[in-house]
Amino acid sequence: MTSARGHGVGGCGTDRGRRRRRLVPLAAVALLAVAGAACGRANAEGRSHLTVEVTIHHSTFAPPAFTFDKGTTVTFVIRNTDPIEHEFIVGDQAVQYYIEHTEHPTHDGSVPGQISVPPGATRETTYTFTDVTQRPSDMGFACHLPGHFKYGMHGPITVTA
Ligand SMILES: [Cu+2]
Repeated sequence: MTSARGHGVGGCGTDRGRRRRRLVPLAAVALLAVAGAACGRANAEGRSHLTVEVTIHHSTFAPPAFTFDKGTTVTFVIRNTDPIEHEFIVGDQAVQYYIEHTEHPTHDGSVPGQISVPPGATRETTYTFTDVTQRPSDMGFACHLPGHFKYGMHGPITVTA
């Protein structure tokens, strides 16, 4: 219920979609907005290439969790509405642990799935979920600026076979 399913969704940003959303109750609007945030096409291997919108507000990620099929390429578009910097780091627990416990510069986008997002800015990073780790529940996303992970800036990414 809290996870954005990574399927291609038709009608991204169309008037039809927007109008339809306005007619349903508020709780359903939020759910549709999450589902509608994923737009699909094909990647080089013929798997899905999705674009997913992520919002950071009050040091909280929305949506709070993701599920993608193995092999899916995902372009995360991260919008930071806060007056402080954040970062969006995709990886397994080893990656998250390393970055959490290592002094590191800002993420300039040269590493897939790792990007710093300045205050009020929107940045994107693309990651292909080729390998499922030994434990699929290992995958996640997080912000590792001092204190942010502990505050709760992290969430799971479930990769299905
Ligand atoms: Cu942060």
